[in-house]
Amino acid sequence: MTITPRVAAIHDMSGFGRCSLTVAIPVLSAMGVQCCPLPTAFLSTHTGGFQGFTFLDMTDEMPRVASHWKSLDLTFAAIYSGFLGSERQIGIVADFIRDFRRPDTVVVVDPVMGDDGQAYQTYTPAMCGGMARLAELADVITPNLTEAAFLLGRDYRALPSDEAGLRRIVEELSLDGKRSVALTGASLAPGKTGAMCFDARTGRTETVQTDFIAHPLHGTGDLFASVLTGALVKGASLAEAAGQAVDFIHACAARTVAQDLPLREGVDFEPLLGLLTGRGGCR
Ligand code: PXL
Repeated sequence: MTITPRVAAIHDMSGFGRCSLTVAIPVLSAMGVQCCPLPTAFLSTHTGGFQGFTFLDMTDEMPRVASHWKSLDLTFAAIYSGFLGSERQIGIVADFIRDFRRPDTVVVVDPVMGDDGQAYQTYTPAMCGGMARLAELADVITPNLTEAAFLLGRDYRALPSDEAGLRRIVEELSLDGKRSVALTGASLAPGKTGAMCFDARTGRTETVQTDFIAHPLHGTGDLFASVLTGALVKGASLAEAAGQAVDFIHACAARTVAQDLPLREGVDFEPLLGLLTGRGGCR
């Protein structure tokens, strides 16, 4: 019997705009990983670049789903959380992690809060503070530079951008080496971008880089954390998983930009999902 690894994915479902669950489900499926969605909210679109989006808060439903899953004795190779819909969800997700974590479970918290130095529209300062507490339960966190600044209580504009400075940020984010960190948007040279990874299992910091595509693309953080989670549950090291994620995003982003597609509709990744199935192989 070959057991397909199973991931509990705690994110919003945005009907249009390619982010969160509409990224995590296809990506994990393509990687041969079963995705079990625990939606935090249902939105008509994501909150960046669209006006008048609807927002259905799923907070009350989440503990009900968790208790039903518990009654079924479901187990997960990974618990992967992202965009949350309310401050109360911080405690609900923390309880979920405590209830479902087993010795071999990977807990990935993507501390989704903002980008370009700004919090997303629906995120309050209290939610950002709560996200930092939630992230303390993670084995791996995947912040972008904005989220790193929020987690560390620093001014985004004053963050260092040189390699030594980024290493210090990643080390600080690791909470004295207790959790792994994949910091996205880390650039070690002009025209390059990628992720700087501190692996708590080895104590090593490694950086993966690709060519920078100078367009504001939506959902790249969700693509990154989804590919990373899929690769981790399939046994990749943190740096290997980050490399696969960075390469996949680069391929998809290049395609999106080359085709002149509307950027707020997210990264046009569906035609390239074959790269993740193991047949195409990204890296
Ligand atoms: O990609 C992060 C994200 C997730 N979910 C929703 C968002 C965003 C970013 O804008 O609006 C609803």
